[in-house]
Amino acid sequence: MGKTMEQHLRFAVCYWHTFCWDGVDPFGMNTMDRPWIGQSDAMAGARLKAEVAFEMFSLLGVPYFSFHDRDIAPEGATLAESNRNVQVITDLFAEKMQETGVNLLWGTANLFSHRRFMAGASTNPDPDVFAYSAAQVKNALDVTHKLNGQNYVLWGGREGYETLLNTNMQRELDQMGRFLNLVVDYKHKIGFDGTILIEPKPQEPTKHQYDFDVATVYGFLKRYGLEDEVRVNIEVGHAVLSGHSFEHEIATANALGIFGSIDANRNDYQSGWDTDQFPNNVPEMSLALYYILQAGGFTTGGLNFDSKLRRQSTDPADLLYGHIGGMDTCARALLAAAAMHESGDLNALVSERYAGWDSEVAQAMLSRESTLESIAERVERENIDPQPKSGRQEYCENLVNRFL
Ligand code: GLO
Ligand code: NI
Ligand code: NI
Ligand code: NI
Repeated sequence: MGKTMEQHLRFAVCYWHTFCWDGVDPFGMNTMDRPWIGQSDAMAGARLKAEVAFEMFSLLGVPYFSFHDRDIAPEGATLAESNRNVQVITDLFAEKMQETGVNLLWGTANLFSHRRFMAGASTNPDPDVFAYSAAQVKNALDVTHKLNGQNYVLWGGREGYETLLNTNMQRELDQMGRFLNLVVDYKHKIGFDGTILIEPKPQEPTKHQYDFDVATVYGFLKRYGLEDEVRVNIEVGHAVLSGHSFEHEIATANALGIFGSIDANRNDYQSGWDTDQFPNNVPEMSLALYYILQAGGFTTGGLNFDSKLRRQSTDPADLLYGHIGGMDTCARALLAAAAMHESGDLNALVSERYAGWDSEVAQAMLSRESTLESIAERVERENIDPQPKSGRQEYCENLVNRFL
């Protein structure tokens, strides 16, 4: 493939699960000591957190990191003050990035934690929330651009509904479409050449999220004229929650031309919510990387560990073990995926299966000159009578096991 393993595996450590989460869940309090959480001087806490974060990036040797605006700096009394806090910490990031060589895979805005977003951000019935969200994203895009981020992500945290009965869906989708157009216009205006990525998720925290899965996002992008501007960031756990496999979501994005990046994690198949475990399923990741390789690998995207510790893993060293285990899983998966890709065995089977389409008459059916009548006429004239041809399904499924 002409690329080294490091060039393929563009790992990123996420700020939120790694440094901001201390074990709280809907039923329990914090279980982990994080000395920068709850400091009376919140900005001092944010600086300490940044020191520890960059030390950890270096220990792990990862090339990238990712963050939300509110992960890195405390919210102020006004948006202007919040923006100044973000500015101070991102200035510190710029120095640290210079020192360590760690780069930004993507930035994003947290438009879901504060109670002002309880009924959504861009889809909110209150236009002031739409405006506030736009202003917050403007600032997050500015700092992502300044830090030379490779991408900018929008995960529709609460862009969805709790009940249809109080929801005007068409209005909310139009608001979301307009919002995304504003973001794309601004990206071009400031000359940010990273990729804008939407991260699909079917549910949680809302009952139904509008960016349900890759196919739904594609329909949305088409509807609002953005299919050439925006791509997707696909998360393992979100794919599973939407009833798909991870590789299905990647293959769908490839087929529609909108594949961008992945949130690499793990969700057990029986859980009904997003568990964000570290990647530990080699076959699942291998199939995903196989389809990524088949489509030419990552361009601006990478493998972001949107992964958190189990809340019983209270030792800070567990954070290192989690990431190292995740990297090992992805490295083993890449070896399997590359072997599958390079052997060409599956591609050969696929070519063989569609070989009938190589002929000129077959191709003509796909051209505009063909009509239902012309095709029907030929079927009659040539007395076409299709006979079953084996898809060799079991053979393929067994073949894959040679690599996994
Ligand atoms: C939640 C999402 C979330 C996003 C993050 C970045 O389920 O996975 O963690 O990845 O907000 O957009
Ligand atoms: Ni998630
Ligand atoms: Ni997640
Ligand atoms: Ni995610």
